[in-house]
Order: sequence, then structure tokens, then C-alpha cells
Amino acid sequence: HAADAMRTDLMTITRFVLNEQSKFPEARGDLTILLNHIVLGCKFVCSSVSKAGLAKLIGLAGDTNVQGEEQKKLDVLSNDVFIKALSSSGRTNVLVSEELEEAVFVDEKLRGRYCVVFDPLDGSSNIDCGVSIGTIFGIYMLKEGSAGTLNDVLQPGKNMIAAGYCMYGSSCTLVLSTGTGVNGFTLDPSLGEFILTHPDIQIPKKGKIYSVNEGNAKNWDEPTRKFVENCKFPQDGSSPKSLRYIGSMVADVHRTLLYGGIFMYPADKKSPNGKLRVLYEVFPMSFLVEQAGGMAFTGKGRALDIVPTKIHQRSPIFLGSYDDVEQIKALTCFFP
Ligand code: AHM
Ligand code: MG
Repeated sequence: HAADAMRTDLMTITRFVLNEQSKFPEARGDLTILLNHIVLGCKFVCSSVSKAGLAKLIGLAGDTNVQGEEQKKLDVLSNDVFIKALSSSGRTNVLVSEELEEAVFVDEKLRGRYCVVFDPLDGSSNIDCGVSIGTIFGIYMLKEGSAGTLNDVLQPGKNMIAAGYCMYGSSCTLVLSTGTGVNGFTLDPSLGEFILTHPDIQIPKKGKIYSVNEGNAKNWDEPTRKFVENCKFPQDGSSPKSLRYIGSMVADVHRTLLYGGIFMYPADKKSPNGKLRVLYEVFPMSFLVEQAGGMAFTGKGRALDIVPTKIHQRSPIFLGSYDDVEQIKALTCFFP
């Protein structure tokens, strides 16, 4: 009976990815192995985050990261865990982490064909008050004939072969796309396995929520100002949108994927490129949103078309429900 089948026939993330890869006859199982190592990193960080208060892991490690921000102990730990899990998979080559100024070139003996760009623990300013935080990652394949250089990770986001995030919230949720839709898995702590709980996520075509740091409004450009005004005082007789902003990208994007609406970190007079980093924040989230039927726009063009020139480059981003992002696009044409 169907309910029994649900309980005894568990679709774990490994089984799911193996199924997906079996559709490609040339696949050698390398991506499955790599994803297993990413999953291991996520489980470790999940367990550390939930123990952080107890274990006194919270606090400053004394270092500052590339952007000059103070690094929390948990960031350092998460970064170390991912670097080790990824390189020991034997499938990776070039690694880029938000926490490390330079790219990491994996030891020759362990080198593989994949490059991983990631933010090991995004939203760290939220750690101390228990708000959801997460890991974001994107995966590229080495360019044809390349032995592994910076150029392999300075590729546009549309070249990614997979992307995802893991949210450490009231439950631990991993959302993944390998380019054929988006699926969500929830960690069953008693099994230590991620189980498929959100098959084939489709973002609603239009949403009722907007998500932005409105404290920056003084410095916004005209399209952003006009768009947010329309959210509050719609001119077409529709209801105003609700505002939800957690300030933790993984949580804000997760809600946007499930409930619809728009998440944005626009350019402003003080930060002409916004705040979020192209390689390991904007690209993976844009990849997921497009795969779920939504849209991701920089204010000038499709986010996944950006050709990065620096690994820690930033870009403004508007992403979410197709119709909502269409609106900001129309406004940027009107007020170029
Ligand atoms: P971080 O990488 O230093 O944690 O910063 C990224 C975070 C995102 O999670 C979030 O979307 C954004 O910063 C919030 O920024 P702000 O506080 O300026 O609204
Ligand atoms: Mg970050």
C-alpha cells in the first residue's frame, strides 16, 4: 500500500543522483561521488551549527576574511571541512571558497575533472541569534583540455553543471539541481540521510512577497525605488506585496523558491555592484531559480551570462518568480 511504500522505499539523495546520472550513458559516477562528499560536508556543518551554542564554537577566530569582515569560528571550521571533503573526493581540481582569498589547486595525486565554488557558511552575522544559515555551492567541469587554471572557474554561470545549497534551519534541507529541474532533500537525523521531500520544485509564476534590505533605500537607483514602491502601492488594483527579509540569502532564496516572489540585492550609490558574490552566491542561486522556472536578472541582463573576471567579484541581483522579475526588467528599460 502506498503509505507503506513511502516509509520503506526511501529516496535518498545518493539514490536520486545515481538515477539521474544513469540517464547519461557516458557518466562514470564521478558526480555522484563528488556530491556525496559535499553532502558529508553539509552534515558536518549541520551538526556543528546545532551544537554551536553548547560547544562555545561561536566567537571570533581572530582572522579577517577576504572582504575584511571578522571571521567566526564556525566559518573557519566549515571552510576547512569543505576543502578537505572536496579534495579528498579525488574528483575536484580548482576550488574557490568565500573564506579564502586565493583559489585552491588540489594536489596532483587527488585531482579530478570538477571545479567547485562555494560559500561554506553564508549569513554568518545571523549565527549568534539562531537564524537559519547555509552553505551554497556551484560545480563546473574543467574546460576541454585544461589541466586546471583560474579560467576553469571564471566561466559564466550557465556553464555550471550543478548547483545547490544546504540550509541549516529548523530542519536541514539540501536543494540541488544537476540541470534537470530542482529537488529538495531533508536530513533525517536518525538515519543520517537526506531524503527526497520536495520533488521537482517549481517557483510560482508570480508571487506575493518582496525581499530586500530596505534600509538601503536612500541610495537606490530609480528602477529599484519604483519597483519597491509598486510592491507597496500597486497601480493596477492588485493587493500590495508582503515584505520578508531574513538577511540570510539561503533562507530568503529558499522561501522565494517555495512561495514565490522576488529576492533582490540591488546596486546602490554606495555599492554599485551590490553585495553578493557572483561565483558562489549569485550563480548557484540563479541556476536553481532558472531551473525551477523563475528568472535571475542583474539589472542589466541575465545573471547566468556574467563572465566573471575575478573570483570574488560582486553583482546586483534580482531573482524569483518570472512575472515579478519581468517587472523590474521593464523598469530598467524605462529608466536606463
Ligand atoms: P556574508 O557572506 O558575509 O554572510 O554576507 C552575505 C549575506 C547574505 O546571506 C544576505 O543575503 C546578505 O548578506 C544580507 O546583507 P545585508 O545585511 O546588507 O542586508
Ligand atoms: Mg556569503
